[in-house]
Order: sequence, then C-alpha cells, then structure tokens
Amino acid sequence: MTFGTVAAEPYRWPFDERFSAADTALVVIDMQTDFCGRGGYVDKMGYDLSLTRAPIGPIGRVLQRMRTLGFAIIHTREGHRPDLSDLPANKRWRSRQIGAGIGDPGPCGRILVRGEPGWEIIPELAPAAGEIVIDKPGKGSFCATDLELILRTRGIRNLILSGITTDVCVHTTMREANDRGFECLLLEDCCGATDHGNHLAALKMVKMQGGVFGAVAGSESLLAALA
Ligand code: C5J
Repeated sequence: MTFGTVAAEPYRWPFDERFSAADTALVVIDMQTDFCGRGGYVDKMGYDLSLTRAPIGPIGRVLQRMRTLGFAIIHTREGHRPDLSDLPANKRWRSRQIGAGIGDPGPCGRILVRGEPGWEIIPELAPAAGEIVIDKPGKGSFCATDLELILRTRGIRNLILSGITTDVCVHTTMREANDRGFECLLLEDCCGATDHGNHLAALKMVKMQGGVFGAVAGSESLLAALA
C-alpha cells in the first residue's frame, strides 16, 4: 500500500510525494530507563523526567499503527560494553563531572552499560519479536553500527524519527541519515529533551533552509496520512 504526503513543516513529507511500508522505517531512539526512568542516567544528572517521558504515549500510538501496517521498526539503545572498551575517556570524564559516571554503579545498575536494567528499553515501548535493535556506543545511530547496511539491504529510503533526546541522539541520527541520502521526518511530539528550549531549538534547526535535515510533523499528521 502506498501513502500520500504527511502535513509537515517546512514541506509536505516526503519530498517525492509517496511512501510505503516497503521503503520507510520508524526509528525509535534510546527509549531506555537510563534516559527516562527513575534512577537512570538522566534522573541521576538531576533533569526533569517528565520531559523525556512525554513522548512515550505518542510513540506508542505510532508504533502500534506502523506495526499493524507492516512498516520496518528499528529500536536503538545507547550503551557500552561491560569492560568499557568502547567508552571514550572524555565521554566518561564528562559524565562524572555531572555526577552520573558512565560505567559507575547506580540505582538501575551500571550507568549506560549493556545488559544492565537501566540500559533496557522501557516496557511500554519494548521491541516486538522480529524488530531490529541497534546497539550503539555513541549518539548517532550510524556510528559503529550496521544500521546503514540493514536499511540499504531492505530498500528503505525514508526514515520517521522518534525518541530521546531530541537535541542529542535524535538530532545526531537525523543529520547522519540526511547526509546518507535518507529522507527524514521528525515527529515533534514523539521526542523530548532534557531541556525544553533545546527541544524547540532542535526542531527549528531541522526546518531552516527549506528543511536542511528534512521535515517536522506531529504524530497526528502522520496517523492521518496512514488512515
Ligand atoms: C544523551 C541520548 N542525551 N540518547 N543521549 O546523552 O540522546
């Protein structure tokens, strides 16, 4: 089934006016306890969890609809090997400056370490059987992962982006994808940041210069296009 365009800013998405489950994936970025759960990394840093939890409901609705329609669903998790061999010293040092050292013990296990409770995707948005999960050591989902190979192998050209945080992992992934020629749509109510001003600024940056990284829409606009 082919769908028409989504009402988005600064242009109706996608640019070539059609998309389908065969050529489009939903990417759900880092919906892990460490970023939106009590006792996780973001909580330990002292940020307001309501900001990174806000997208849980909207993502859940989009996920359910896109799953039903047979779109590819890709989840990502930021995290490091237990021996921390993929953790740059400066990333660890900076996290310790703010009192949430990556690799150090916390209420949800070792912070941002693969296999620990805090690193798991929250139960509300848990991957379904057969959905792809990308483990990444950095902010971007393309860096040191097989994401691009998987997308090219499946013939995916369009990415619908959601998750946390808007200004860090979501933005880095969108920029990486855009440079690789993927046509990107960011769902504004399906992402959130530790600072609401940064969230708004990140949305604005996408829309400048005619859509320098792609387009931005609300989840209701996407769901209307998929109805
Ligand atoms: C951050 C992320 N904010 N998932 N990670 O450190 O955006």
